[in-house]
Amino acid sequence: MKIEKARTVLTCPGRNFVTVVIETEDGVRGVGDATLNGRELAVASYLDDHVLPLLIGLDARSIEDIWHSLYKGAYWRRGPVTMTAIGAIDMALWDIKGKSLDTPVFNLLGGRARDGVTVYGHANGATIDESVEAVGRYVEAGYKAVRVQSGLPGLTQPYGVGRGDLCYEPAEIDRPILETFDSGPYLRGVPKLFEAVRAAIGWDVDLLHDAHHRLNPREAAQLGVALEPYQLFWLEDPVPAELQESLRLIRQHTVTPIAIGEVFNTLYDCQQLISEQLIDYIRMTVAHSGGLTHLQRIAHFAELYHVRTACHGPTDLSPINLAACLHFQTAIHNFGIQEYMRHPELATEVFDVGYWLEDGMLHLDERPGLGVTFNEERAADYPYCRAYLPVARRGDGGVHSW
Ligand code: KDG
Ligand code: MG
Repeated sequence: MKIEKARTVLTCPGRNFVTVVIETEDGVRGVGDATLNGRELAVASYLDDHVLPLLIGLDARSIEDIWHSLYKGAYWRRGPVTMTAIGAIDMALWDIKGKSLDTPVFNLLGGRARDGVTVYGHANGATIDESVEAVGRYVEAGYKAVRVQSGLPGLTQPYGVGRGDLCYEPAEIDRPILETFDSGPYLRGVPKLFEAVRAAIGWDVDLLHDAHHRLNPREAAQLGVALEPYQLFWLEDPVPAELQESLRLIRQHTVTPIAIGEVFNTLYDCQQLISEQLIDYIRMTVAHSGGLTHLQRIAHFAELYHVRTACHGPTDLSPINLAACLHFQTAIHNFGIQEYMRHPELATEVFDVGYWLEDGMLHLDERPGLGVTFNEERAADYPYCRAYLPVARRGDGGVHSW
């Protein structure tokens, strides 16, 4: 089953996506998501100029061998560009394997371990009142878990507050926008937000919050303690996690569950966090973590330490990545939750997906492979546009983590 063709396709149906398409000599086509928000062309070049030519003539069935040849064969290891490129190829090869065996990918990863994949939706608003109303709409729509972000008194540009109703999309065409952040109003406001949400919706729905890498360990511990009365499902990315031992300080002070990992790429980025049980959920996603082959390894390692999976699933990853996450999280034993944001309408013209939302869960049918049909002709109607994530500064003008 030799690989005959491999290419990347860039498209912008509402936002940018990079897709890898691999075809075998017997006509099986697999697709993988290679989107790295704001740095899309770097991954496309890594693939087109350096990696895809190496695939031609290889046996598409040898996924494990191809993975190691790409990871070890480059000499330069790890990092978001490398691991996203490997992730997309790996995804496409699992898609091919499923299609050639006429079975969904989850059957190749161990088979169904649950009926559906519980997701959390994104509620947000410019004020606490608006955010409480937004949570109510998700609850009415049947969601069992909701992430809540909000504008707060004294915090004019909060992270995670959308311009539309249900969508949040931070990337801006042309130039990065500037946001400001100061921890004082944030730390005072977030507990008030969750007090108001619990008062309005009660205790039957799981609530989540993303601090988006903005606090220092002491501030994060303070927030974790202040949120304990509202029993969050998790507090996400309380600190930038390059310094993994800083999580010890947070853990010593609070029992609010912690989720980290959306910017990680390999097992080595989270080994200490997991083995010291400094987190409860690992947020790594298929596309950015070397694909299903490597993420399975991370999940099995995490299972030993009571850490659960919770794949990053924003709209800046394509529906192919979400499908891959669903296959993975349908099959993995230590599943936690899946992030779900609706993709822009236009994206569904380009990516025809086989998953659907029902009772707060995403479900997969028995379509072979990943179950996504990629329409390359429609993709060509929406050319790539350069876009950037925002940059954050403090009130005094100094750069802060966005
Ligand atoms: O591209 C950056 C986004 O994916 C990120 O800001 C979203 O933090 C995020 C989340 O939890 O979805
Ligand atoms: Mg996040």
